[in-house]
Amino acid sequence: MQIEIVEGDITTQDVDVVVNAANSSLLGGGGVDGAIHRAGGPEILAECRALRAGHLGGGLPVGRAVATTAGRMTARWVVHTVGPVFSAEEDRSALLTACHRNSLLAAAELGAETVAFPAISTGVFRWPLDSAARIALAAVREPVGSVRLVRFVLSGEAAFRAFSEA
Ligand code: AR6
Repeated sequence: MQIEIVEGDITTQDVDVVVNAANSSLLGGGGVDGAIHRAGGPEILAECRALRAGHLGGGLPVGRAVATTAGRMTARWVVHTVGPVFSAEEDRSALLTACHRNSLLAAAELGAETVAFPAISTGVFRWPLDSAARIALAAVREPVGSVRLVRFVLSGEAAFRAFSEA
């Protein structure tokens, strides 16, 4: 697996799949989720609503991943995943690993070769950057199907530094 670390906006990446740090409702939110829906347009929300009306009636569980169109973005698909909320009392790192692995599996099912990830759970869900970076990088090291490139697209210098050091 080729792994790249860049600082920038994930919504403008020229990749097959953009991974979204969503919530279980799949109906949008703030942070990178809001940015992806704004950039991709209403087609993404329409597909998310259809998923909720179908087999994801109870929402997308933490750690799982599901694909939709990327709408107007350059990418072909968005893979939505739900990161765990950070807890100081409980070790939820297996769920953060699962987000990354299941996102890669969903991308491989589509035949994707290039996948961009944000720093899942490090915003609203408060996961410390250094820890999240180590978990994310370990999770994507093994090849998965057609995927040959993973690019972490980080917002801000602190996130870029944490991933670079990890
Ligand atoms: N490109 C790349 N990274 C970004 C962008 C962008 N355009 N915008 C924000 N980030 P967050 P979470 C970074 O809060 O912690 C939402 O409301 C941001 O700086 O988006 O997994 C969802 O609906 C941070 O480093 O996701 C959920 O309810 C990282 O993306 C909840 O937030 C993740 O921050 C998910 O929380």
